[in-house]
Amino acid sequence: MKILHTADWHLGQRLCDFDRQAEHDHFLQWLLETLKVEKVDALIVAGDVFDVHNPPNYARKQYYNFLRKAIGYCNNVIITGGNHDSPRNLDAPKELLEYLRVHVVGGCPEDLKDEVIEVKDENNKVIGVVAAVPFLQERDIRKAVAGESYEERVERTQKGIFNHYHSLGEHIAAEYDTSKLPIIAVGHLFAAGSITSDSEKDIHIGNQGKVTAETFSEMFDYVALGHIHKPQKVNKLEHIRYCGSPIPLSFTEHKDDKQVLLVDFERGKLSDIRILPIPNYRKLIRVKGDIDKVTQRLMVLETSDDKPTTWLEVQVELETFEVDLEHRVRKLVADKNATVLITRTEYKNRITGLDEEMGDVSLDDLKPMEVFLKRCDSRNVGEEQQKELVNTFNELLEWMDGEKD
Ligand SMILES: [Mn+2]
Repeated sequence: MKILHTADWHLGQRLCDFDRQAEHDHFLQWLLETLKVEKVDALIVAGDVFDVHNPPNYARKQYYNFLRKAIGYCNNVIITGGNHDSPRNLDAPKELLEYLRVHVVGGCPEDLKDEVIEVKDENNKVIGVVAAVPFLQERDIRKAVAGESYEERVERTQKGIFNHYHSLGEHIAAEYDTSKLPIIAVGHLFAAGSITSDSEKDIHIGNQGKVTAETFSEMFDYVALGHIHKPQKVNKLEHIRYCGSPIPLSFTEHKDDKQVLLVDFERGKLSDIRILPIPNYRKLIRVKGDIDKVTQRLMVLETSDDKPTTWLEVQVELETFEVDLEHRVRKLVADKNATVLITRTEYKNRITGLDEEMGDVSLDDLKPMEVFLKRCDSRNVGEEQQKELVNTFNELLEWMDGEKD
């Protein structure tokens, strides 16, 4: 059996108010061709299909058009919800898609068994089993307990995720011949030690509810993870992996090699993992330094009119405030096929107050927690008190996230 593991598409995402439609179209077209050539038995999308709960119409179109074509090349498509997806919206066409062998698990189902999906060949024979676990919300994995301490909450969350995977494992072991069939788990979560970029939101009590390799039952031959946008293994284990996002979702990811994973199984066991690099569509470039260095780099920047417009993030270190900086920077690339999406300034040798520090940074560029920490700093909150406040703020963020759906 052969699967293709991808995740974190974030259809409908905008980077500094620029939409990613062309980049996603390019990726989805490439993915269709890959499915056609590689003849995979199952395509697994491990969460964050969409960027927001209510994605724009073009993003929904991209999703359904892709599914419509993908089922022509691949017998089984498995889609799970991520923390960015609305479980309700993703699950809405579930019954209909089921007929087309597109299995959707948008949110945690009432019955755990509904997360178990059989991978079938063209003769309807079961050739593999997938524990398709979506992003698990707090309410799915633990009941709120009044008066519970922060540490207790973290422990119960970790235990809740562990129990979820182990119960599924037990159920699969009771129903299927696990020595002959490959058993795969899907997850959308934060694993301990993962390297993040700027574009993932914190989950499970501000990433404290992190999981380890032990979270997944040993019976899983492969664990297909989503949520972290940089491809990586968990605990250096070959078989527990994040495939990463197909396009860079923030400028921090501009150097990442984007990829999907082709995973092969023989006689029920993992036999090969192949990394397929995704062809880059648009160049994202970060230019950083003092004004001379930035000017120099932008002047020699090579672009081509036949290629999609290059997007730039420019970070300038300054001695003092420059009135016309943004305009000057934009002028440097005026005759090139490039657009400056963000200009940031940094002042050398200066201790800045909160207002000044915030002055050049748009609130949109900061995560809520970063703003909160700046507030704590400006008010000289003590270390112990800050820890408490951060924990409470994390709970609040998570609660707000849960309320959105
Ligand atoms: Mn994501």
